[in-house]
Amino acid sequence: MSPIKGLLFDLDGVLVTTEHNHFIAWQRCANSLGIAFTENENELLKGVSRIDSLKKILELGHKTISSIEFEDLLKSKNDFYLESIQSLSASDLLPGVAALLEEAKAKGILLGVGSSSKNAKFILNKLGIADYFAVVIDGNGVNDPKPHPEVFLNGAKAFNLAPNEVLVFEDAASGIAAAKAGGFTAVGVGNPNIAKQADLYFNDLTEFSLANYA
Ligand code: B16
Ligand code: MG
Repeated sequence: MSPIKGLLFDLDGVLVTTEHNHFIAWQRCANSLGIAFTENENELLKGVSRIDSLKKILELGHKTISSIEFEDLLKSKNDFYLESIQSLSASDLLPGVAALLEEAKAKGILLGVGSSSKNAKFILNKLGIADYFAVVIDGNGVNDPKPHPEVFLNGAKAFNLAPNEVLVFEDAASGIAAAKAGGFTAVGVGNPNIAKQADLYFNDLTEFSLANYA
């Protein structure tokens, strides 16, 4: 592995606990359509864009709805999700995140976010960590969402680094696939379901030691 000069973090489920809020909001949405939705089905949605997530729920329930109903459900899911993260703060950062950001900053390692979420910048500001990141590529800035590698390739390009000089941290199968397709080392975090697909795996970021890579 080349010496690491940049770190790209997924947001929901890697930096912050919001993946659970997405789950609850999608469960409410699925149930309103009469579709059963548990943590198992939610695994298929992690890291997946809002539009593709609703398409997957409809596929699960073998349902077809009008485009107006589709747009209404997207809006009500996001309204409910945003309401549920109103009180989000630095205390919702996942274990090891704050220390790793500080250590990387002190070492001059470039930091970025590569998220499918259109709420990423709002959340980073709420968490008080926005200033750590030289680049934020989110769901507003890509044509092809994860598992396509565009989000991470755009991040590396903005760093002016090659993919093999950047580690990608992910909690979702779609994100691990995106990182690997882009030629990055895919570091799985906090989701045992992706441990085998990832190049490296840690239960949380307290287990990750930057000194081993940079
Ligand atoms: P939004 P990530 C993803 O964020 C979430 O994992 C996924 O559950 C969500 O559907 C997606 O963002 C879109 O989020 O509705 O806020 O635009 O994990 O890629 O940081
Ligand atoms: Mg995620």
